[in-house]
Amino acid sequence: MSGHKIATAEASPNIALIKYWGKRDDKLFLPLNGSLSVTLDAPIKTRTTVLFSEQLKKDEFWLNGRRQTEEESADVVRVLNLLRSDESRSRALVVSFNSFPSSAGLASSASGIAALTLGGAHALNLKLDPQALSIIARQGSGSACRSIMGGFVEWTKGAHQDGRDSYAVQIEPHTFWPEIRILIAIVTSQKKEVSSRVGQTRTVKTSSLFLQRLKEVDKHLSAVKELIARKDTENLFLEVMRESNNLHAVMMDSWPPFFYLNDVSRNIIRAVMEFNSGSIKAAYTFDAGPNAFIITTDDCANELKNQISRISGVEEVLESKVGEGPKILQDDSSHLIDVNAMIPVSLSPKQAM
Ligand code: 2P0
Repeated sequence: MSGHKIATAEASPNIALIKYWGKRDDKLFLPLNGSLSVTLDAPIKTRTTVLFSEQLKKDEFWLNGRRQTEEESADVVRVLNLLRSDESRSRALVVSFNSFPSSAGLASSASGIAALTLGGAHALNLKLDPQALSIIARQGSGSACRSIMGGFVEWTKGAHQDGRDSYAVQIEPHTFWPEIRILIAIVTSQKKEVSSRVGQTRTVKTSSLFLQRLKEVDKHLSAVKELIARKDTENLFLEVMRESNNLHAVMMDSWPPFFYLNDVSRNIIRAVMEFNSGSIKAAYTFDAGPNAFIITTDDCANELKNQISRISGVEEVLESKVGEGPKILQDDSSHLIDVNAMIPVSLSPKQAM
């Protein structure tokens, strides 16, 4: 149909081994430190269809079958504005489904914004390289810049004020370490008391422990990179657990303090520590929520999964590998938008994907 530009992309969340927490520029989403993550593999993903049309009156964003409010759409609209050139001010309809339960507390903003960036760029026929895509995704939500790539990914903090050198790069592809498994233990939770955006600002403003973290975090990032290159599981897993502890310590050191870990999270930490008695075979890591991400290897995954599943308050344990990264879906039947009617297709997430 004339005047319509449409594309569908899929991207997966990433889990940080060295965390992004704290911005040096709130508007451009420039971080105070570099971070490093693993992109999850395809069964855990967000599919997003982006349609630009001159017939649309305004931007509209649907997530998991529900039309989002203006406030809930703000990150998406910011990315759309970065993608649209001055001449192409077509409004957009964006329809997104997550393959994982929204209660999973996975970084759906990372996979969603990455899929939007890639799909939007494709729909507009922009020939952007991964670096340029990563810079745009970063301004939707910081950690999204890392979901533009698969495998092991580093987000370099950069030094320029305009953010041109703050983007993600792949340090190893998904094929580098096929034995790695990531267990995701979904823990019963209420809605977050403090959003990660608000939490970061509070930490930067009030935590003196955070200043200490900033002095050391780059050293840990270099160490983690080297341990990945050497596939030194024992020392890598140790670094990962201590980094997670450090992040949650600065949250507690902020004022007023805030907590993402709950009793179930702490019982998971205890279970992983017990599993590791003798030698370190797994690492727990937590983001801005109570769900645990447990990095281990294929030979340990089943036993550990069984043990974690038995912990009271653990709802479900998902299993993932290192993912390949986002992709464009070429088949028109994968679109989540009825192009003629310009409305979301009426499918449940399961049917859609
Ligand atoms: C990370 N997190 O590196 C860290 C670890 C949570 C804890 O990135 O304000 O949603 O949109 O840039 O990316 C979560 O923060 O924050 C996050 P914004 P974002 O994955």
